[in-house]
Amino acid sequence: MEKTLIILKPDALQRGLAGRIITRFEEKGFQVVAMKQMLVSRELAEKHYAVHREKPFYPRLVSYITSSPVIVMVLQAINAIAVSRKMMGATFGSKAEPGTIRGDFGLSNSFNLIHGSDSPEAAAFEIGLYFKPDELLRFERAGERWIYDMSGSTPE
Ligand code: D4T
Repeated sequence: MEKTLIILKPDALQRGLAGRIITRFEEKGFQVVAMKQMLVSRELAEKHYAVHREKPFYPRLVSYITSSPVIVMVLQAINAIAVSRKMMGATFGSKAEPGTIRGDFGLSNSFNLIHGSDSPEAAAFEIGLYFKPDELLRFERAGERWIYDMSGSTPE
């Protein structure tokens, strides 16, 4: 099982889309192991987006993510990172395929509704930025055995 950090960005909350986006992940079978609403501080945004510090869009990216509350979540699934990024679609709504989150809900080439970790290393770093270890709650779900084939030694 893999974990990923997902952020529902300010435009997702301001546009009342958070519930619908969370529902997509729930319906797919992801387990939500942590979730909270928060205002991202400039200091936290600068840590998160340090890899983009030299990019021309960096100042706008930091002011966007700090502009209004976000919902941060840790989602768990087999191949959580690749599957969630496929569900999110291309970086901006104007290019993202219909059927993806960004493709269905957005048009902007700056506001893009959602962030998802893009590698296991990024996921570990980002989860550590937003959550303390004891905020991650992995619990047994009643329907788990109908999401994964549990007949072998590992879920398939
Ligand atoms: P994230 O990382 O938020 O899941 O988005 P992507 O993986 O799809 O996009 P990215 O890393 O290339 O960019 C990170 C972040 O920067 C914003 N951005 C990006 C922007 O505002 N203008 C730009 O031209 C680019 C390339 C959007 C996502």
